[in-house]
Amino acid sequence: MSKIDLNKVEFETMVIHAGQGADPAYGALATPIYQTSTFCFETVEEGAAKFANEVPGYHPVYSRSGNPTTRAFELKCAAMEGGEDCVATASGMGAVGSVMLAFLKTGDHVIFDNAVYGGTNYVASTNLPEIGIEVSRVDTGDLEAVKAAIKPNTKMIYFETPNNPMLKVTDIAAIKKLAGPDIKVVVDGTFAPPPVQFALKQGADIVLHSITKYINGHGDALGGIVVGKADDIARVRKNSVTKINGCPPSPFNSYLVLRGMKTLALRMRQHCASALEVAKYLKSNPYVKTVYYPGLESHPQHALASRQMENGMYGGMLSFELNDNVKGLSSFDAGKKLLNSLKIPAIAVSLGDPDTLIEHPASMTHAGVAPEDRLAAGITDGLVRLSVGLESPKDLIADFEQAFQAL
Ligand code: LCS
Repeated sequence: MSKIDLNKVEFETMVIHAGQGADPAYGALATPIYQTSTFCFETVEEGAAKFANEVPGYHPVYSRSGNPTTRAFELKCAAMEGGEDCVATASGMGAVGSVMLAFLKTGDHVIFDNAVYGGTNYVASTNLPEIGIEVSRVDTGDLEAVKAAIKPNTKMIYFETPNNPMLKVTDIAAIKKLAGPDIKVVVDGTFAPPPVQFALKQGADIVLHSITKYINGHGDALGGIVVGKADDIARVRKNSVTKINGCPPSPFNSYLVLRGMKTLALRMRQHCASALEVAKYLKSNPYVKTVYYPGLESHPQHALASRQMENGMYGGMLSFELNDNVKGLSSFDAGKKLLNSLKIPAIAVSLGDPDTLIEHPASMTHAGVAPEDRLAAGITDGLVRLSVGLESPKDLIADFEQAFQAL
């Protein structure tokens, strides 16, 4: 482990060193990929002692329940979020499902924000009701609505902040106040990882991420993490990640994320600065009706975002809608033409990559959400979502200019 007192250094230093130290076998500085399914014991007695947890230190026995490369990744993520522990999963959905199965049972009630990622929406609208878990959908930005939805059997309040794809900001501290000690507040922080937002510090009980996005940051691995208090994380690991879901990440993917996280602070700073620049440009564009970006003063929760998100950063994601009747086109048709004319952004789902990605939520990430639910959440057919990458913002703006001219 690192010799540095990680509590006394800045985030940039901490996130490079946390969880990682010279490898005990040969002193390798980069954490080796322990690409193994199982671990050998010298004797039956040693195996029994390791299974019974009677051996000090980290002693993996089988890679579904623990792997040294994945453990280094988990420890780095726990430090990143300021949580007691972390469990890693094979995808962000693995993290979402594992949290649900760890804390909810038939007869319980859970409150979900009315706009979440399409996969999570399916969990709320279909998977949980199928196993007898009651779900209420409310706008978690409306604290009165959340308060009114709480019932005696409510066990969890779940939301993304900012949310996918509307960039709505939910007040984590205020929701925890309403929830009290017995209802778990679970925040999906995928759109704004540290050092942009520290959900546990704001009062969340659990923060989860799709690390497929900014945390790995290179668009080459799927993964998820769940971070929180040690006993909660032990429950998620034992009840669901290593059992019913059986969804740990591969050691290779854990290695990729460890590598990607070394530049997390640097990357987030640039994603946020470029997104603000592109958001301002789009806002000033006569073809654009609305831009959803928490860093713009016109965003309805800009003041809350400025309190809850840190270091003057508001994330690298934005959405926008074109005007109707742009050269006779509907907002939807103009949006399609714009996407097809852009040269730098790839038309692709996912987000948080070095490459700028652009997509159409109504037909892609949120196609599985019922049309009336999409509209209630503000996801119109004309909405376009942009993940601002690490290319020069000057080049991105010039590309938008030529694409608008092609309309
Ligand atoms: N949470 C959020 C907020 C997400 O945006 C996603 C995926 C997930 C959880 C699930 O993570 P995964 O299993 O994909 O690692 N969001 C995607 C998106 O907006 N486009 O493609 C995937």
